[in-house]
Amino acid sequence: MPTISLKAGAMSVPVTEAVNPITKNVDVASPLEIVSLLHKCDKEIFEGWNEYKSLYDEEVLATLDKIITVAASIIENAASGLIVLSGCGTSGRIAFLTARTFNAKLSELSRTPCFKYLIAGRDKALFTSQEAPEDDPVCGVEMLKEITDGKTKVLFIGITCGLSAPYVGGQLQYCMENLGVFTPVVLGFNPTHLARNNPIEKWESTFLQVINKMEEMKSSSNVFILNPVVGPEPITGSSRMKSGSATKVLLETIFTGAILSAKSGDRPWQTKSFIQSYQVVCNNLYNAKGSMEAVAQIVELAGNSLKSNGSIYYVGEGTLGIMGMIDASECPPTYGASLSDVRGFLDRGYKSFRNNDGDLSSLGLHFQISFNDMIKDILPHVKPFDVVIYITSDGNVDQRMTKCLCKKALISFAPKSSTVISTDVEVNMSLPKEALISLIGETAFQQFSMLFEEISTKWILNAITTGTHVMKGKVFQNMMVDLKVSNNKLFHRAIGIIQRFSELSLEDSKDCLLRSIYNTDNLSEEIRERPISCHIEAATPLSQVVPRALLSAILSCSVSESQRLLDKEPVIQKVISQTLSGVNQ
Ligand code: F1P
Repeated sequence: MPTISLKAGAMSVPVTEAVNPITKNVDVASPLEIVSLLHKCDKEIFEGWNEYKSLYDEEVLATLDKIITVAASIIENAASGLIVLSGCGTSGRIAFLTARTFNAKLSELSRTPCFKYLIAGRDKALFTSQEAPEDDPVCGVEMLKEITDGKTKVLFIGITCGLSAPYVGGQLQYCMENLGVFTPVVLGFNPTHLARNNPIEKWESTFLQVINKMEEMKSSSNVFILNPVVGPEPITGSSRMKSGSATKVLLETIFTGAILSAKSGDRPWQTKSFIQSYQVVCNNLYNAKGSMEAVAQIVELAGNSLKSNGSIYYVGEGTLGIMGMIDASECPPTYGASLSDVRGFLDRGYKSFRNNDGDLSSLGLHFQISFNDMIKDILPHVKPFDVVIYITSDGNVDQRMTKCLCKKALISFAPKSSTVISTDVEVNMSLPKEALISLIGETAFQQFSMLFEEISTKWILNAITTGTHVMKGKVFQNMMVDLKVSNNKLFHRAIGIIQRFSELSLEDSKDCLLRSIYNTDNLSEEIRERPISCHIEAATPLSQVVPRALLSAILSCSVSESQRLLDKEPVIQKVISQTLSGVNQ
């Protein structure tokens, strides 16, 4: 099979969109190899990448400390202050989770909760991707104004892993225009010069221009850029993975620090030690004998299930259940999966979820998230090859959820002896307690060990859903080719994929994509000149847009001919590798 190397000029590719050499053959790897390769990539989050600044860079640590001070002062004056975490897709979901966690912590400490989250597309986007609002800076600003109304001091953290989302760009710009109230922070994982520089519809600046303005202002005002580089994603551009994990690490480092600073005026650990504790957890993730093999076995069960049109169900309580829901919600936009392929269920549903808009179950089946919903709608109909994955902190599983005749797997943070159900596969995780206590102390370990269970769960679940979709043939080399062209970033990624494999010019690659979107071999000037948002609107409901464009680019054939090839062989990985090896012979 041909491997395509990065072309000259690749360094103008944002790091978050670059190809990771570790996983370049992940599409032909075994489940065990997949899990091991993904683990290697996760370790890079802490090891840094090339000459870029890492999580441990002095500048990053100093910026974190300054943000911690601002956050602590808001926590102390919560009546007039607010901490807003905002993002699109996974970034918005991590914002939600973090706000939920730290509001609960503040309540436990008898302090006023002062965290709010914003997600493009509002709470529906916590479950299903709502990508059009991600490209809308005006909508971002309106939502920010709405929730900060009446507040006099706001710490705003805009999360966009690719330094690219217009929704967040608009909000950052608004904050910079109102520095009397707002302290803006941008959180992302590219060096600033690789921020997106494409024009944004309905707006006068590009994201790069916003970042440049922040660079200018950061020495004289309370404006912060937090952009360590964690290296390319294991599946190219899939920022839910390493970038999503690094987002969680950084936000939690800031707010654990801020809460303790506000509580006692001092923290018993250095910022660096808190980050190191996640690294220790990552390095030890598969230390327990047989645990990587057990996760690989789950990948195999789940992959076989999806290949037979079965489903994967995550079942969990509290934040571990939410980790399952977040992982499930990412499968449709990342892999073109159906909403029923992977679903997450949470004990007590919306009562435990605690989202801004409350109970959304009336929006449809895929917004029904409680154990009761699963008992009523799913369990009576499970197929023998469906897989239910229980995620538990203490080994306990609601017995009502175990009455199903299908494959079962358990991911537990309790010793094997406390497991109450029998399953086909069991993964017993244990945190490296001694090492963590030596880094952050016993009290903080007791208070925050849940955060380490959550990140461990994220790494494992990301490996499961990535592995299953690789097994399903959705990935070519380490690139998800059949992506949904549903926002500006993905439109440009799609053109990049066509260009990379076909070696056509940028213009010709874009034409190929448009021909596939509009199902025509004769592209009119009128179509070419439509704004990108029109192309996205036309492409969003369609399937196989990029594979169709790619095959017609490689083979110089009509759109209908490439669709015919895809109809014959629906496994994208196979059809592309066959086509490329045919062309190369
Ligand atoms: C936001 C995001 C991703 C999602 C997909 C589309 O990206 O919604 O979370 O997986 O790639 O974009 P970003 O603004 O954090 O780069």
